[in-house]
Amino acid sequence: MTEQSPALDNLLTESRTFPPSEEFAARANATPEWYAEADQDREAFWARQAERLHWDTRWSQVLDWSQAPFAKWFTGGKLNVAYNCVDRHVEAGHGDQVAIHWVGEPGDTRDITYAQLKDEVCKAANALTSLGVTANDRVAIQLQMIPEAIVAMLACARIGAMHSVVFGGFSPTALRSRVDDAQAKVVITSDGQYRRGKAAPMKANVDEALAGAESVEKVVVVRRTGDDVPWTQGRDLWWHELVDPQPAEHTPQAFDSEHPLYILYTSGTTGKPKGILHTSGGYLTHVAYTHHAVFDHKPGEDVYWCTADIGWVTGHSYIVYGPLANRVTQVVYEGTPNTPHEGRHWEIIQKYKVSIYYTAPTLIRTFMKWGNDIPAKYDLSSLRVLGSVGEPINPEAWMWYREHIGGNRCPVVDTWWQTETGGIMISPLPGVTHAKPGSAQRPLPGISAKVVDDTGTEVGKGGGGYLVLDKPWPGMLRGIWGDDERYKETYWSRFAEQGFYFAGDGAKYDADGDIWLLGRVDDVMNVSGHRISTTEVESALVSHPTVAEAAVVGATDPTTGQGIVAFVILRGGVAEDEAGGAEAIQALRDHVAKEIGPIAKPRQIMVVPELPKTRSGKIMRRLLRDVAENREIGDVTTLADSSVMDLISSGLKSGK
Ligand code: 6R9
Repeated sequence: MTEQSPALDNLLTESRTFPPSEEFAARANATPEWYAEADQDREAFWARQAERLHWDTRWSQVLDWSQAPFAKWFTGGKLNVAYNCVDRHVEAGHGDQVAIHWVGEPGDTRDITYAQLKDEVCKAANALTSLGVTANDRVAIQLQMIPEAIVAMLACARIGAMHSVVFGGFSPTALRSRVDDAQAKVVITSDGQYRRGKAAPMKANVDEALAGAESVEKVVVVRRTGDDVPWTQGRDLWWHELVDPQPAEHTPQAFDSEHPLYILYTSGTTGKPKGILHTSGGYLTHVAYTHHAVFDHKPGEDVYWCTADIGWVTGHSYIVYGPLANRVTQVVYEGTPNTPHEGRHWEIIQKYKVSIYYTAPTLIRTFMKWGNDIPAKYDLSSLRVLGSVGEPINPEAWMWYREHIGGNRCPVVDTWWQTETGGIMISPLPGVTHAKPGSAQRPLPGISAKVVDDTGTEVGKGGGGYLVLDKPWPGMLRGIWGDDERYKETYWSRFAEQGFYFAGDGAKYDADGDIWLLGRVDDVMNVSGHRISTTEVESALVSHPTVAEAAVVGATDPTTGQGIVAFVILRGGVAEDEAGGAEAIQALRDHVAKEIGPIAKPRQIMVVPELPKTRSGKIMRRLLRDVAENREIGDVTTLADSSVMDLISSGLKSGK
C-alpha cells in the first residue's frame, strides 16, 4: 500500500476525542507512565506483570527468542494455571465471592462462588484422570455457555491436558476435522442447547462427527435440556454420574511455563483450519495484565460481562483465563440477545449491576437496529467501562454505544487482537487515553506494533499499509499444532528479513500517529487501481440515517477490476419500500460518494434482512461475493445461522 488513496482518508476525518474524566483517571489501574517504563525495559515490565501470578518456581529468564519465531517466556518458571484462576483466591479468603452469575436462556440461574468453582474443577480434574487423561493429552470440548464449559477447561489446565474448544454451533464435519487434527482422547459435550427459545440437539451431532474417530475413547455428556440422546455403551458417560461423586480434593501440579495450555482452531479461509497453540506462563501473564489494564477491573467491586462464546478466543482469554486470574465476578449468559426479548442484555446488566461490558461491533449495530428505546427502558447506571472486539468499529456505532449504553460517561475501549496474539495488543487505556471513535489507537505498554509498506518500511503519519508486530510478546502463539512450516509461512515469511509478525490486517496512522485498523488485507478492494477498504465504505453507509448495518465486497468487474457491491440492513422503523426504492438507493450511493469520493460509489446496493456471520460475529464476505458475482453459494458450515443465505437469495429474487 505505497500509493496514497484518497478513499482511505475517510475514517480519518473523525476528529472527536474524549478525554478521561478526572474521577476515572484518579482511580485508574493504568497510568500514563507505563508506556515509558515498558519502552525503557520491556522484559522488566513483563516480569513485573508476571508477578500478578503465583509461581511455584520463579523463572530464570524472561524471554528466550534464540529459536525465533518460536518464543519461550519465563523459562524455568513453573505454575499451575487453574490454581492461579481458582484456588489462590479461595486461599486468600475470597471463597465466598461469586465467580460466576450464570443466566440460562430459559431464565434459570446459578451463582457459583470461588469455593464452589474450586470443588467443581477438582472433581472434574479427578474425573478426567480416572478416564486416563494425562498431561499433554488433548480433550475436545463442544459445549454451549454453561458453567461446565468453564469447569472443563480449567480441569484440563489443572492436569496439564490441552483443551480444544469447538463452537457449539459448528457442524459435525467441522468438529470431526478438529478432533482428528488434535487426536483428541476425550470429547466433552451436552445433550442439547437452548437457542432462541428452543432446545437443539448437540450429542446427536457429536455422534455423527465421531463415527469412526479412532482417537476418541470417551464422550462425557452434560445434561442440560433433558432430551433423549443416542448412547454408545462403553464410550459415553454422563457428566453428573462421572464428576459429581469424585472427591473435591485435588493437588495441583506445577507445570513448566511453556507447558501447552490449549489449541484453538481459527476459521480458515481455505482448506484445513489452523490449530493455534498457546502455552501457560506467558499467556496467563498477558491476559491477566491486559484484563487489569484495559478494563480497569477492580476485584471485589466490579461485575464484569464479556458476551463472547467460549468457542472463540475472546471467551478463552476474557471469560476464562484473564478474568478468573484477576478474581472477577462475572456474568455468563447462555443464550441469544433477543430471547425472549430485545432488552435481554440490558435487563441482565440492570439485575446484576454489571460495571464492565465487553462485546462486538456487529452486536452493537444490531442493538442500534432494534432501536434506542430498548436500552432506554433499563437502568444501566452501574456501567463504567465498555469494550469492543472482533472487527473495526465504525465511528457511528462507537458513538451510539457511548451514548445509549454508556450514558456518555463510560470510556469505550476498542481492542485489537487475534486468536494468534492470545490477548489484547492495541487498545486505549481507560483513564489514560483521549479516546477517538473508531480507532484502537496505540499498542499497549509492553507491546510493539507498526504500520509498514510493501517493503517493510514504517509509513509516516497519515500513511497506510500493513500492521506488523515487531517484537515478541508473552501471549503470542507458539505455533500451529503439528505444522511448524505453516506457522513460519503464514506469519513470518511476508517480512522475514525484518523478522516481523504479519497480522494480515490493513492499518493506517492518523496525524497524531494513532492506529486505525482497516480490516483484513484480503478485504481491501482495488477499484480502477484505487485501494478502498471494505470497512471504509461500510462506515460511510452506516453513517446514513436509514442504514443499520452494511457489508461491502469487491466483485469482479470487467472495466474497473473490482466493483463495489454493498448489502445493507435498514434501521428499525424505516419503511423498506421507501428506503429500498430506486431513489433511496441512489441517495445512498451519492452519500458514499460524498463521504469518501466518487470512486467509492457502490456499483450496486442490495437491501437484505440479515447478513451471513460466523459465531464470532464476522461477516463472511466470501459468501456475499458469491451472491454479488452470481455464483453458486459456497460452504456455509461455519455460519452461525446457515439459513441466512437462503433469506438473502430469496429476498433478492423476489426483487426486494
Ligand atoms: C479477538 C479476535 C482476529 C481478526 C483481526 C482483525 C479483526 C479483531 C478488531 C479487529 C479491527 C478491532 N479484529 N478486533 N479489527 N478492530 N478492535 O477477534 O480474534 O477471531 O482471531 O480475529 O479480527 O481483522 O485480524 P480472531
